[in-house]
Amino acid sequence: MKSNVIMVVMSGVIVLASGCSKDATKPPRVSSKHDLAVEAESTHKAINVGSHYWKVERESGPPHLLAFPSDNTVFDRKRITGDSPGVEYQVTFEQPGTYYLWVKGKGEAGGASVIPGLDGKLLAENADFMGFFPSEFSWIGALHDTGKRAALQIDTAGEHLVSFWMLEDGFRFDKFMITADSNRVPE
Ligand SMILES: [Ca+2]
Repeated sequence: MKSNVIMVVMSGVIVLASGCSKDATKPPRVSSKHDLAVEAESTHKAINVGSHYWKVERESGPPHLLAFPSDNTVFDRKRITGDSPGVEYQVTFEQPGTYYLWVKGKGEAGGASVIPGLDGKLLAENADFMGFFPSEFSWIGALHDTGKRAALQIDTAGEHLVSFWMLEDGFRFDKFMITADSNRVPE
C-alpha cells in the first residue's frame, strides 16, 4: 500500500517539473484588448494533498487535468486553500481592471466542481464552477452559487497567480480563458 502512495506523489512531481520548465520564465500575458487562453495541463505549479492530485490525461480527448482519483470525495470549502489539491498559473496582466474568467471542463456524473482563486485567495466566498456536462467539454463563466460572473479584480498591472482547487473530484479541466470583454463568449 505504501509504495502505491509514493508512486502517486512521484507522478504529481513529474507534472510539476514539466510545467515549470515550460512556463516559469515567461508568464502568458492578457490585456484589456487581448484575451488569453491557457491550457490547464500547462501548470506553473501543482500542489498535492493526501491521495488526491491533478493527473495529466492525454489518452482520451484533448490533453487535460483530471481531479484524481474520482471516488466522490468532496473537499471542505472552508479549508479549501490548504486541504485541497491546487494548480497554479502565472499570468501577466498588462493593465489593472476587471477581467472575466471562463473555465472549460467536463464533469463525471455531474458532480465535479472546481474553486477559482487569485493570488492565493478565493475569488469570493462559496464561489465555484459547477454544472459542466458529463459527456463533453463546455465553457462556464459564471459562479454556481451566486450566478454572478467569475471576475478577477486586478489592482496592479504585472504578474498575478490564478489558482484552481478541487471541490468535488472527477472534474476534467481542459483550459481557462481570461478576458476584459464582458460580452466575450469562448467557443
Ligand atoms: Ca487542455
